[in-house]
Amino acid sequence: MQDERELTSTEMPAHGSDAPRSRFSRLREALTGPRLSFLMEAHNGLSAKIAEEAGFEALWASGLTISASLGLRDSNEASWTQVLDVLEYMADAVAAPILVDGDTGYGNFNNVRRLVRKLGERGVAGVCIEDKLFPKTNSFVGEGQPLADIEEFCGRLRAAKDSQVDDDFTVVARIEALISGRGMDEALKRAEAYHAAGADALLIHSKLPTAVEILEFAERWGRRSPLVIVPTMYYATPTEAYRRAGINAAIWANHLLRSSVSAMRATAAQIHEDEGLLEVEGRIASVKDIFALTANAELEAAERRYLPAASKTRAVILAAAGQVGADDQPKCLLDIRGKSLLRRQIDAFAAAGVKDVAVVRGFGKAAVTPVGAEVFDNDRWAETSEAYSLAAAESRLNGEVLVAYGDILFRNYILTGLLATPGDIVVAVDALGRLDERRAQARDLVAGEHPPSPDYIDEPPADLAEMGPDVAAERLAGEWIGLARFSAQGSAWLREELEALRAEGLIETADLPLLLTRLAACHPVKLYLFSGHWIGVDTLPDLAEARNFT
Ligand code: SPV
Ligand code: MG
Repeated sequence: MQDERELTSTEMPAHGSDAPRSRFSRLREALTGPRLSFLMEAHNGLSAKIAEEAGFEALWASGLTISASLGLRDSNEASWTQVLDVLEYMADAVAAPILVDGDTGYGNFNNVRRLVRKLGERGVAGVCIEDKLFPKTNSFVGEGQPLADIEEFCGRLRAAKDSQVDDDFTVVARIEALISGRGMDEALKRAEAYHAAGADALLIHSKLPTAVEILEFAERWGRRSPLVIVPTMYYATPTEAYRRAGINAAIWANHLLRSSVSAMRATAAQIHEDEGLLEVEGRIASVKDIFALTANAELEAAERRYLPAASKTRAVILAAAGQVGADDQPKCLLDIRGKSLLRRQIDAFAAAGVKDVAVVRGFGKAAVTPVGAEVFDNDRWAETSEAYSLAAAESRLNGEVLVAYGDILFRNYILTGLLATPGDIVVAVDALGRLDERRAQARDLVAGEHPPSPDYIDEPPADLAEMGPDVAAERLAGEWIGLARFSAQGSAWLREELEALRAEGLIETADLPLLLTRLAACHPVKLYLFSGHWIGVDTLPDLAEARNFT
């Protein structure tokens, strides 16, 4: 019922069955089965995980330690719904069943009914309620604490059993007669009454430094119902004595909180004293350990299952070429309304999901240190051309790759369109470039394999025939903007072509239009056509235009 969460390795199969048992039945087994079992205290999700990790089959959600961990006294200062919230974190954190210290039940039978229902609904497998009065006082504070009327307390127990949402929910009745100095006979009388009222187990509590009272009670009770003990004060008693006495479960009631207090005090004092971390670092849990405790690996696996796959496309930006005008700043660092050209490009790639970016530097390279991008250098930038710069980043020309000039600005849709265009090699081409006299002078002009259609929007464009400064007007399809995409196959062809240029002694002088023209001679190079919405920054007027463009 309440056990939908994934079960951990601490889940045990039912007797004679492979089906995992519910937490309710596992707690019932721990508290009422014949073997002595142990419950470890926990007070939040993290301590619950640590207790489970240590191998405890069940946990004790202690009223004392939950209160103390909230900075409160064990006097019902935290409301029961605040405690319930803590319990929910604990139940979410572990598969081990939890017996909650329900104090007095937070009121009368009616409060107990609601408490038990809510506990069951949140996967808490059992509750222990003690025969005292709300607001409770911790058993180790003061003397002669008033006890509840037996009949009234039996009503609380019956109300608890009548409200459980799972048949295996366990109700433990805690007898405080020995604590409050009312003697063994009173304790046994109450045991009898609570057992008859339907308690699944009895918790007999003692604050003596030895187990003498507990062992006498156990002997006189004679195993008529399961017995649970809390050996906080009689801690020196060997556990074997409890086994011999037929005790069913022992609760180590506050030891994770107390040990964490010691550890936190020592760490705080040391760091305060040293004004540094060197002494403590090796002694405390690593951050990695915290990640493991909170199952970060599970989240990473879930991200792989549920998040869209991260783009595997990488980009190589060629930013080796010099300056604009007399400025001694590398061109890629020119400020375009508060952001450098290069930063604008890297951001544009990131916006399209391309986060793996390499930049080839040359002129003024010391200043080119783009955050989030890897850098390669063409130290011979002054006497070499673009193919040589591209070859500097050859190790990145694997898989899907975008290659871009470092001095262009473009609207994001151009990149998105280029990425979406099928083909092993695709070049981004401004179809208006063929109509622009000024541009048609000097740039990377594109010739298609057949004359361009007047209606380039509807007709699939021709493949690239050649690219360069001299293209006959009738073959002119537009102007390459300096942005190309290569598939894994395309980048393999690109590496082959770089190798061929090297072999032919052309690697130092070849520009990208030549490289693309050579590729187009052997492989289809597709055109992605659009109109305008980009700028290449070559001259001072270009720079002014770029600043207006953004
Ligand atoms: C608790 O852990 O809150 C208990 C056990 O009730 S004791 O503090 O021993 O009363
Ligand atoms: Mg308590």
